[in-house]
Amino acid sequence: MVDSRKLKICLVGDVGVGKTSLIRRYVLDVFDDKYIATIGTKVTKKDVQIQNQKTGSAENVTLLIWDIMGQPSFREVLREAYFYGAQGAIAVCDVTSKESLNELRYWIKAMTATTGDVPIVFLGNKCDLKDETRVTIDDIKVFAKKHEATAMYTSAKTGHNVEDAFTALVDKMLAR
Ligand code: G3D
Ligand code: MG
Repeated sequence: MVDSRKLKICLVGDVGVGKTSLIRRYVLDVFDDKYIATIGTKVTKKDVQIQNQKTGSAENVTLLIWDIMGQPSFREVLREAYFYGAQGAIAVCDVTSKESLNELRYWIKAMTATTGDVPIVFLGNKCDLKDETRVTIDDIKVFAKKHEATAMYTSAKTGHNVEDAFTALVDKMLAR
């Protein structure tokens, strides 16, 4: 059997935006209403079959999804190791916090210093918190546009758009 192609994906964004919850929703299809502290970095594997838009055929790929503990100090010390070899990224903000969107600027900068230009999907997570939403989809699109990236609202809690977000990223990565 041929080894399936491996793709490294990093999640970036501030503490509490929902990175770990998004990965758990995507990989395990569960949501915990408690904070699951990420110790350092954690890699989760998921095998997927994706329609390669370029070749038109189905392709088996193994996603290596890297999760981090998003402390500012982390950015200095471990970021090179974390970002090294990443072929795509999911940039996550919390729609109830404008600040978490602005912070993505620094995360992207730190990442691209190591990875160069890679496909990114920008997510406004926690879209289930409708009354507390402070970040519009257009706010996120302004960020996404600079990187020719896609912007989506997601909810790790309800599962809204979570699968689509990962699929959209993998499509872009395979189209390279
Ligand atoms: P992080 O990995 O980016 O640090 P976590 O974030 O995935 O640990 O999530 C931080 C908090 O946000 C957790 O709640 C988690 O349950 C919550 N959360 C994550 N995604 C969503 C979502 O889509 N909707 C809602 N409503 N909450 C979400 P606590 O209360 O433990 O801080
Ligand atoms: Mg986490």
